[in-house]
Amino acid sequence: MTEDLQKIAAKLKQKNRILIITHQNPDGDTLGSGMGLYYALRKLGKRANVICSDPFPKKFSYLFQEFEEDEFEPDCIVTVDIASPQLLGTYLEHFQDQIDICIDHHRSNTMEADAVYIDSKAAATCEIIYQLVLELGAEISPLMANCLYTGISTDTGCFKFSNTTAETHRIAAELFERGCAYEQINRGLFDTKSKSRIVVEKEVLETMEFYCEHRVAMIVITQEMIRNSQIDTADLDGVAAIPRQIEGVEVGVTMRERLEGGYKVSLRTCQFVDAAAVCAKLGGGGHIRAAGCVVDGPLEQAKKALLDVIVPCFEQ
Ligand SMILES: [Mn+2]
Repeated sequence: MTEDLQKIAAKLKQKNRILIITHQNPDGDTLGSGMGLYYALRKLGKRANVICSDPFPKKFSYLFQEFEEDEFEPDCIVTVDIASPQLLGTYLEHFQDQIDICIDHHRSNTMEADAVYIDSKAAATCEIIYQLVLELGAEISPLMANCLYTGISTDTGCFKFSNTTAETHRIAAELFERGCAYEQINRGLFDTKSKSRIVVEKEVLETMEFYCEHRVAMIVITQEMIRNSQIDTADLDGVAAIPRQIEGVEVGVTMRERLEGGYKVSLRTCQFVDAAAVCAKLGGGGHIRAAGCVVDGPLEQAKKALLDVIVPCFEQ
């Protein structure tokens, strides 16, 4: 495994204009990975750029402190934390066949690239990027430590999810020693909510429904709620955690209405339902305790499609 990463590091060292692509609806892991790698490459004297088909969310602006956008014809294109081509968003058509290196931790990865490096044991792509940066021989600055720590902290729910490993903590400890601002980062990401977020949460709770003797809880976020509250959609991160927080709930379902129609579904499970397997039946994927898919509307039809695959999980 390390050997492959060495090859990727060797490949990157030979390149000079590296374009890093992060996934649509960017989260802390894709941005932390992208920016961590960006700063490492810049330290090695290379030109680099980080792009995303959606705007970079404000709450992650501290990752971009020393980012200088650069436009060039890339000699190497890297995707970070992108599990499937669809997550390239509007870049899909332009970049799909041009990816040189794919670095990810999703077991269900379906990307095509010259070099694909997947470590599904890594809690976050940032864990892999940490190893890669060491291979590249770039010194880890406090800003880089902040980037890598952000991805690890967000993808592990602040070191609480089952994907958290001893290695996760070892890497986090290394990042502590490089000066990462863990207190501010975690307070900003986990203990701070905007007013509009609270307004949306209040409305979302009104939509909650239970199925399978209260072992399945479902909430809906509509475009109307998003419009009325004027919430920055990145601010909706973590709403999907709400249904699973309820005592006795095994499957938490969050349905978010999409602008283009249909619903983006986030599934969170507690103990025995394989979220990735359920979502795979609807064309999606992800991890065993957290996965996603898209279902067509209208709402009642979307709910039915979901329940048709969820309910059988409770009938064995
Ligand atoms: Mn990730």
